[in-house]
Amino acid sequence: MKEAKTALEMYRMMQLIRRFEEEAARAYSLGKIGGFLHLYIGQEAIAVGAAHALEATDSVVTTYRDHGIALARGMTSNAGMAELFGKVTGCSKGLGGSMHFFDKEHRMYGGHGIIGSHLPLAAGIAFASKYTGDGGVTMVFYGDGAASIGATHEGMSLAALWKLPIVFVCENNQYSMGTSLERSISVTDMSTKADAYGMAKDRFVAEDVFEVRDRLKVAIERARRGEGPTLVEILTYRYRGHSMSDPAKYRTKEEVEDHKRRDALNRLRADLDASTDTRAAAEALDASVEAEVAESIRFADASPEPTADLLEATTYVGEFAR
Ligand SMILES: Cc1ncc(C[n+]2csc(CCOP(=O)(O)OP(=O)(O)O)c2C)c(N)n1
Ligand SMILES: [Mg+2]
Repeated sequence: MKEAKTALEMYRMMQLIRRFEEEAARAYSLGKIGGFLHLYIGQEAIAVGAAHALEATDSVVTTYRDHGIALARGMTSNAGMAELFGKVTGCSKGLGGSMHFFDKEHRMYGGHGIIGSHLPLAAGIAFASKYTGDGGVTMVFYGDGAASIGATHEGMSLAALWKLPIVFVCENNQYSMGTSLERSISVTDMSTKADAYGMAKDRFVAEDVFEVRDRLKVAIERARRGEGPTLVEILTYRYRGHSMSDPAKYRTKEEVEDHKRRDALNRLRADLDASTDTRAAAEALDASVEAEVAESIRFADASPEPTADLLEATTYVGEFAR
């Protein structure tokens, strides 16, 4: 198959994200994880395709559905799982939880719970790159539900005006909580929002992780050349409810099954299974993913909780800091 080494790397990461989240869901039901838990299962091809299109010196910002992009950027499963468990060894020292993954080392700047709020923030990071000339590109992910909110447009407006090195990726999974696209927006082609700002645009379905990578690369390189932002709408689907507390009664079983039949992870695995070499390699990767996820659960369980000192130290600065 084409690019067999990359295909295996992508497969491992997509499988890791899925298995990490399946085990997180199990831990949640056992009461080991509190607060919210929004799963990315079904959307993995976007995070992994994006991570393979970006350079290590580029930045990403995303929503509360953030585990996939964090892992794809290089966060360890241990740091991710410990954060979900609210432990001090987590990526945000156990103070952020599922919605607030943050990893400065891998330039993953959150994890944001307020819809649309992070687009102006991402524009600010892109502005810094342009101002300092560091050559970095920022990629910001947002949901279809964020497409109509004010902050989204404030971020896009300035990014387009100043030709900032940024790529806006709308992960259109066709639902905002329990509300379908058709019930929430008059124009369901989200990419047309780019026209209002004179931005380049693209739109496709996330069924092939290589296509995700290659089409995002076009937008990234456009941004890097100083030709301004692109809005890329990627059609996808989440197999689970909006969060763990959502029984997802607003859609039919048939609809979910139909999307699962076109699952990008299964498609990649089928391609790998077509030759005996890559099939054996994929099976070995499955085993290594199982071991990694099991270790992350063990690590998170064994890690200590943050202490009150940490809460104070991360809340107050200057004269209030001890
Ligand atoms: C400003 C604001 N309004 C409402 C909410 C409550 N809320 C949380 S998630 C969500 C739906 C967002 O859907 P979408 O942007 O499509 O992302 P998805 O969950 O599908 O990934 C809403 C309305 C919020 N977090 N912030
Ligand atoms: Mg959505």
